[in-house]
Amino acid sequence: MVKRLVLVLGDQLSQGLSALRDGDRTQDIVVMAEVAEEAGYVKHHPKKIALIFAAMRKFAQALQADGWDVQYTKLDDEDNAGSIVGELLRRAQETGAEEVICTEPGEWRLIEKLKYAPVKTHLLPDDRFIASHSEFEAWAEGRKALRMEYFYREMRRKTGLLMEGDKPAGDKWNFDHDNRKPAPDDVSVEGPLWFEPDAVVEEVLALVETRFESHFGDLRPFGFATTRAQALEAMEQFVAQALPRFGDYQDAMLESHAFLYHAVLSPYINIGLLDPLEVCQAVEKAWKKGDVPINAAEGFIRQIIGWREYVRGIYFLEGPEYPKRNILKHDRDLPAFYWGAETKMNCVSHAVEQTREHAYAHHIQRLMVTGNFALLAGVDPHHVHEWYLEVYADAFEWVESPNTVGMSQFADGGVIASKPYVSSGAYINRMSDYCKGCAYKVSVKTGEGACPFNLLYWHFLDRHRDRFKDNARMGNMYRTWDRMDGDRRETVLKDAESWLARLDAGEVV
Ligand code: FAD
Ligand code: DLZ
Ligand code: SF4
Repeated sequence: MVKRLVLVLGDQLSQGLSALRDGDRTQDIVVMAEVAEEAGYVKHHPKKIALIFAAMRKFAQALQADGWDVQYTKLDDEDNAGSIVGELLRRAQETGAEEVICTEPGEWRLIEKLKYAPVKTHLLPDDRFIASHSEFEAWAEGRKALRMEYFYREMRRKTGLLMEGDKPAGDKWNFDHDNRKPAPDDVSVEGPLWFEPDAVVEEVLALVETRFESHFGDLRPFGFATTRAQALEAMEQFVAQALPRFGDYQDAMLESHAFLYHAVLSPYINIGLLDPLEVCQAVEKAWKKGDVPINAAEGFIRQIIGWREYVRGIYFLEGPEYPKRNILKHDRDLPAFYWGAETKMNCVSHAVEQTREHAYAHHIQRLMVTGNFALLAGVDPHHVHEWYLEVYADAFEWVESPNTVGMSQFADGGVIASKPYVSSGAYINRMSDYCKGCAYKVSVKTGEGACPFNLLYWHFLDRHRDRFKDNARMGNMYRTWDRMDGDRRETVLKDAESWLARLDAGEVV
């Protein structure tokens, strides 16, 4: 039999990975490599690099204990070839292996590199996802609009999660109506479970500290889970403590609570330490036991078997050029305050600060604060995409780009979102406590102290009128704008223009 290399990438740390199932531990060799090319295609947050390297090192140890021959390359190894393909070639030469097997990477860039690698490489389906490419394609075929909600129902039927026969539990597919409560006065959870760095993690932290010091973000304190056992503990803590109120406060934002009732499990699910289905099953079990209300269980399961699967389907359906789309032709540079420069907007400043600290912000912070601002201000969506890919520990292109380019920036022209996610300051004020501590006044619509979200919201609608005026979901917005007195409309647009001019001039705004 031909001797083969089994390539395991940094986000493929799952014992049941298709490439490991296909490999033969009596003769094949597992290749894992920390390489400059993967660590550098964007300037990832140091916590993200540390999470991946530490989890890779421990996964390699677990495979060795399981009887695999693992050839592991550390970033600072002298003969590190610097890229995944380079490492494969080196290992093939060293071992005499003639072929490579690998589970399909989650990014077109790497898929292309492996397809054209000078060593014969077989890509296997990544069946850690619930829907295969062909299932998603079959669902999408012939549909005018690819709405997540209908796809999600298929996934409920396929997995049987929250199903009573062929009916959805509680007689409704979606309990989102109950999930929009504003921020609570007090939060009764401890937050996610963090882990003290052990020797392996400390060694990685020291490496990341010296090699990636110019990257945005705090490396320490570092508390992410780096093994499957730890990730399972984090999952159990979430289910027991935060899940019961996850639904109620899913959209809320509080200055003093970065995590509220969110899971903070996406980094672990995305690198393979947790299986998406097992997380959903744990949630369903808690609901069945009566520990968790249906709006929480359904809301959570929808995020995973609905949104997560759906955005992956869109990424692969739309092809490698998807992250470059810019249908609204936005071209403003990403403002310096996305990298921590001063801004008077408390909501933005807080979301960025939290991102720097934790490599984490929850969905509504990403969508309705940093994403909303970039869209309203007309920032080039490719810059926005690169920012999200860099700064979050859970960011991989297959999941990040549809969320950013599609859902958040509407740069795909509505493949994902039926209307742009834009709001004035009123939404942020309703869902958070940010406005209380802000230099701007959320109630002020024009002139001195007016909240920039208020000004830019109308500016956005006005400048994209031709595209959105006939969108049924935006009729109310345009009717409100049109009912405004002409002088007032002019003042709003003039104030928005002058605010944007001050932003472009580098003033602290
Ligand atoms: P919870 O709120 O507790 O949700 C539970 C789980 O559902 C998450 O762990 C995640 O696995 C899944 N999930 C929830 N929403 C989504 C979604 N829209 N798409 C895919 N999965 C979802 N998620 C990523 O995993 N990686 C990204 O790079 C990423 N980039 C984003 C960029 C933008 C602009 C936006 C608006 C959203 C992005 N998301 C991304 C989706 C979502 O914000 C994160 O999954 C979520 O914040 C992760 O935190 P959590 O585990 O506490 O999630
Ligand atoms: C994100 C990442 C980083 C930072 N470093 C590595 C690495 O050194 N070696 C590796 O195998 N994978 C790494 N990854 C994950 C890959 O970039 C990821 O597999 C692709 O982006 C596809 O999702
Ligand atoms: Fe953000 Fe406006 Fe509220 Fe300030 S007033 S926190 S800028 S929404």
